[in-house]
Amino acid sequence: SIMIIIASGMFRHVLASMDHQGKTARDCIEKGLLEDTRRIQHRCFGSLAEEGSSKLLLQPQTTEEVSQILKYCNSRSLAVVPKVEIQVLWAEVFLFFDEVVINMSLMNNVISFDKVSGILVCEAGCILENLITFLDNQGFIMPLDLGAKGSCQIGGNISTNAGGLRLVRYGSLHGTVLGLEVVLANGDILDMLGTLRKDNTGYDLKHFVHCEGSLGIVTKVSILTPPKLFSVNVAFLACQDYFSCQKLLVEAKGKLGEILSAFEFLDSKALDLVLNHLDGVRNPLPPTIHNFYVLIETTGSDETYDRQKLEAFLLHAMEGGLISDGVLAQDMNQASAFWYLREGVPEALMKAGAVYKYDLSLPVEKMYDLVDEMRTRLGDSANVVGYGHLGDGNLHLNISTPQYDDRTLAQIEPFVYEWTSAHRGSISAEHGLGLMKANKIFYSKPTATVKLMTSIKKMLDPKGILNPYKVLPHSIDSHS
Ligand code: 2HG
Ligand code: ZN
Repeated sequence: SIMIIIASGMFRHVLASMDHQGKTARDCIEKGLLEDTRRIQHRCFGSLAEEGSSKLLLQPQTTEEVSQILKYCNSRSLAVVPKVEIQVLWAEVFLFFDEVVINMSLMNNVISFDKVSGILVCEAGCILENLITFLDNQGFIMPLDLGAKGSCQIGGNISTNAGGLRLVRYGSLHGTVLGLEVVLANGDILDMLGTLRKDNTGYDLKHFVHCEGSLGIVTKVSILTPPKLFSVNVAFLACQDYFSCQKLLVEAKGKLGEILSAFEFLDSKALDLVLNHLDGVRNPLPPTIHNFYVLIETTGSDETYDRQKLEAFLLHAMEGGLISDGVLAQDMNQASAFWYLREGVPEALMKAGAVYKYDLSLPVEKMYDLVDEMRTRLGDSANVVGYGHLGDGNLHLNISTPQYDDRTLAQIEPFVYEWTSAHRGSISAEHGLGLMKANKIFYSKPTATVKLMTSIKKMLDPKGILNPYKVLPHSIDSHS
């Protein structure tokens, strides 16, 4: 069993310092518990580096086992990475040296579901899509949905506070998560798995949501789920300029009100990438050059009323010149095809070559200025693409080039961070800081705040075994 492997003492101290010492792949090989961790070329600390390559993957089946693993690892200063399947592009899944990998996929049970309150209690390794299917049978939905739902686990969604496509309607996971069970670095189990909407007893210890596994490992979660409403409409619209997209958002919030469930945007460069690199996609609009595209989804309980409401809104927007063209999906297949044009952007970018990725929160009215400025900076040397969750003020600025090079990077950074900071934005809206952006935290958080975070980390994980080198900066000295 898992515990025998640990007790066999094949590990030694694997917590290494930041100077790349100790970057040796240890061969802790034991049949059945191993999985080749992919070696991925990725950028770290501004240059190309290779991912660490631990060969040990532990798959606990119970909270008690997670607790025993952490107790053991903590006592021997063994670094652990809770590796859950989330989108491969995101920084926090990377190993740095040869950390022990804890994979939660065997903890994948639904524990309870209350049909009256809509509160679901489940284990952290449940795949998001399986939860969506489970709830569908009960007449409910998950309050979050994202492109990687087929492989990501709810524990990973929670530790990154994943935003996704419906945040504009259902709010952040931080809000819909009602309770957690967490195992701390020393193996202590915190039972905070409440199922109450309201509970003001003591402090709200929800910092485990989006701690990226650096403060504890989430083993169970209770989450508030909304009822499934059957009337869903999706429109794919074209706008001539960014100002129209913004105005359209304001109008949509006011006129569609409670039925608005997504407001996403992509620029024409993003759409071109999807059309050129993904199979089976086509532009539902006539091939006129539009500069921006907006996907609006409504979800409500009355088909006739919702449709009329949406059509009236679209007509009004068309007459007012906010949209220059648009189509309304006639069935679910068409609706998913429209969604794929937006959700397919990251995949198309991966196929196009190297990509520098930024996930920023910015004031909506300023958001696209950054894309324009970046285009001016980089000229023809790169394809600068802007898309994302306009309804949430979240821009995905992605810069595509044939291959990575330090000159391009130097043109992008620190400019992108300084710009974001000057506009009081966030340098990580929904993906987390991970490894690559840990040192950039000061662009979005004052030193005093980072110091408090560091104290919390020290208190909960004094040896620093949990997902090391991520989230928090190497040092706060230069900023104090
Ligand atoms: C999305 O909204 C995801 O499509 C991924 O958050 C964004 O890969 C990205 O930059
Ligand atoms: Zn996103």
